[in-house]
Amino acid sequence: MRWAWVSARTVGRICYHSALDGVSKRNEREREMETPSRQRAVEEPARRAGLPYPALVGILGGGQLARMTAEAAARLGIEVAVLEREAGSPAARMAAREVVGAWTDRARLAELAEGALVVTLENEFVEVEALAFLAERGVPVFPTAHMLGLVQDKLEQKRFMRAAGVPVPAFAEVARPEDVARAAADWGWPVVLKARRNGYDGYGNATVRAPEEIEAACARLGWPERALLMEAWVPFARELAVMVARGRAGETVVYPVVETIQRNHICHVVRAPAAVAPEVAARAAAAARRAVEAIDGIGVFGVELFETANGEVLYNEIAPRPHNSGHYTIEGCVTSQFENHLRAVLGLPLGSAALVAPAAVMVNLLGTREGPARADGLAEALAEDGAHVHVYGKLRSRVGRKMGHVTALGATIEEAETRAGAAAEAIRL
Ligand code: AIR
Repeated sequence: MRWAWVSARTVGRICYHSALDGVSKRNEREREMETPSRQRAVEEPARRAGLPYPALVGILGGGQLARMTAEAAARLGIEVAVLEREAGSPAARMAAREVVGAWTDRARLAELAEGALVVTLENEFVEVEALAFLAERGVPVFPTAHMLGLVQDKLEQKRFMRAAGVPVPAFAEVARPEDVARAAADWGWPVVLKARRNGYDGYGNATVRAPEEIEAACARLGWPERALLMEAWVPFARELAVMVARGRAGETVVYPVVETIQRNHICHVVRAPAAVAPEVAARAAAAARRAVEAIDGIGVFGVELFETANGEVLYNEIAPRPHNSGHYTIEGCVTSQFENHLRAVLGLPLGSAALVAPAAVMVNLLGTREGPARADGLAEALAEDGAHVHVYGKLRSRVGRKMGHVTALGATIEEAETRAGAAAEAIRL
């Protein structure tokens, strides 16, 4: 009965036409039900007091994020089933059940969900229809199909956030290349072009600095087959990120605001906490929480933000899953992002997001070569006092591929960064 209701809602929700539509529907609902959390108490199963064992969680995707979720699950005696397109993915090699197939394959999806208490995902490129299919079969799925649909399209996502009162930089649709020059006349150069869908780690972004670069940038991003949006360039002082965990009753836990240092559009270093003024941290935390509440997210979310020179905070984007900027939480916080993700989607109480040391720094280990993976210099890295080395177990290395990371804690950011940096320098993957 309960799930029949959820199923009807899911189907209704994925039929939305625009984010603004979503906002008005949501407001209507909120007026009716007072608060979203009050409403969810009716929709969702009550918070769990215990777990039946063997407890199983299904994960769509088998990369490092699923692998670290599986590690957190193992500590609670929870097993995972993983659906990935190729055999031997990092998470599948630690999973109780490996399912190999497309995320659109209904038989494989059903196999993944068989006996699972809940199904979740670890990358947002999963088709909305896959989540809807599972929900229709009565499997609790978080994030929901509706929410995923909302964030998969970066243009819809930004419209939705702006309507929800989250501060966003100027942005607009690119219907044709001429739109870019027109926007630049208002905003100034450069303008950032982005694919509306399926862009990550800089794939799907282009910075356009002058009118003569527009055509080439549009073509490189795949226009006109691929729809684009554009954003005003934000002359940021820092890039910030905040992890937010939100439970099934709408309760939230906000992690410390961190600074992320990107290299070639890939997260390179994360410093926790960010060395920002307390009011900037408060603004960032509030914007991140508002973003997650606005989309009615359940699970853990990575919210990326810009800090401008005058201390303003602007929303960049949201990831509906554990996030690279939250890897430091494994050793750096009382409860890791991965454990809180599991707790949230399972309906268990959320754990504290407080730092356990004054500072934590994470350095990514990116692939340095093409071919079979091997960890050269691992011994030297492990000899670095206080460096927590993570190798994701990817079988093949590619230049720039995320192969692992190192986290170190310290009395100061400098101390933690020196430790983590030294260990990261020693490893070649
Ligand atoms: N991921 C997903 N979105 C962003 C990131 N970083 C993680 C997920 C996914 C993995 O990266 O865990 O499965 C894919 O990594 P790769 O190296 O195979 O592209």
